[in-house]
Amino acid sequence: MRSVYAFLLLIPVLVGFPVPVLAASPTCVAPEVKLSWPAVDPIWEMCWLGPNQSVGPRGSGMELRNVHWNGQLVLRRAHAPMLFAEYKGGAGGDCYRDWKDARTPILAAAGVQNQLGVIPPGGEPAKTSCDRSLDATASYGVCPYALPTPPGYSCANGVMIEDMGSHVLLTTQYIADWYMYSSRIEFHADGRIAPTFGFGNRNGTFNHVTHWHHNYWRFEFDIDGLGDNVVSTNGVDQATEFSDVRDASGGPGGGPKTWEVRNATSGNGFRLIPGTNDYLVPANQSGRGFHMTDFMATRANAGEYGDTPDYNLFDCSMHAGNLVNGQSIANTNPALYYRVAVRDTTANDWPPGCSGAGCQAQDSMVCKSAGPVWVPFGPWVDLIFANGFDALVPGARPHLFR
Ligand SMILES: [Cu+2]
Repeated sequence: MRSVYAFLLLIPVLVGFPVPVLAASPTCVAPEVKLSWPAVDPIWEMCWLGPNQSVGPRGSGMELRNVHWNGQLVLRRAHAPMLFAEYKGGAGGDCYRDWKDARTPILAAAGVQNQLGVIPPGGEPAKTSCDRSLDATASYGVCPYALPTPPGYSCANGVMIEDMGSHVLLTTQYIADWYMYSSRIEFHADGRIAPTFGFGNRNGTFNHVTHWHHNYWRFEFDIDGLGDNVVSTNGVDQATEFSDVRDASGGPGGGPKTWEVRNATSGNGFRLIPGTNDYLVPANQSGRGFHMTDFMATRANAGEYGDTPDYNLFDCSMHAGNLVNGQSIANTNPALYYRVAVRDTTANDWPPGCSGAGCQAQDSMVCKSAGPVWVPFGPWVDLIFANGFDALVPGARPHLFR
């Protein structure tokens, strides 16, 4: 952190307002594992845990704690504690709450398995079931998904950590019976955080019924580590817990609706911008009333990692009212939930009432993924660009924002 640290000491002189910053680094306690990227003069640091060691009822997938950007706390925790599958067929249709604590292997280079590494020359990033599943009806089982295993690669459990040059990529995969879910997250040198969730499969069970999958991330922010964060919608501060839905043209100037979280004192923040695929499946597309929201801003109550402390496979609805129930979120550290969903469509079944060529082609086994981008804003970004990105980025890294 040397270059960053020296830099931050200059802030009051350069821009004339107090930014109470000393470069900090997380302390990780086993089984947490510390990641510093790059290994020398790190930009991003955090503690990570695999799905089998994540918190919450039946886990929360890949779990990251005490995430720091350039020596400043961003997130106390990021994970995915709620996961669902529901099937077309009305009130009598099947539906499930899936578990998130059972790892399943990923095809990856030995050097990136549960440690920071680089992909061998000519090699590929870690491959999940979702990366493999591009056929409408075929399925490929567990790793290596009916593929040959390249030299230096193997099927491994845990978190694959790949230095991609401009960003570090973390990949994990977990299994809930016939589904195999992949959770990825990119941490970019310029501060962007890009999570992606892939809804893959192990076999063709329920291939013949149109169905939906829903993943809810939970991002527990504490920007600058002072418990003094504020949440806003399209720039309007919100005092109380709330839920919301995406709107591609509902933001300022006709752009997408976005949600922000920032430190009330420093002005350092992150803005959630939905990804293109996030819009494909709106809230409650099934009409079953199980998943009515895309975004929830909640107070981060101790030990509250989702809508219910009890795991029940047949508890098919996300109970937003248990999380959004009138608590103040002003000047605290909030937990922000964000939902993405996909629809796996069988033959001659969608849209409802369709026939023949009017129906969407079957795509039930084609793996679909979705996810937003968190984009930093405020003085910590202005500082970097005012003084030159190169000062914070060792080596030749892309200048993504200029
Ligand atoms: Cu599916």
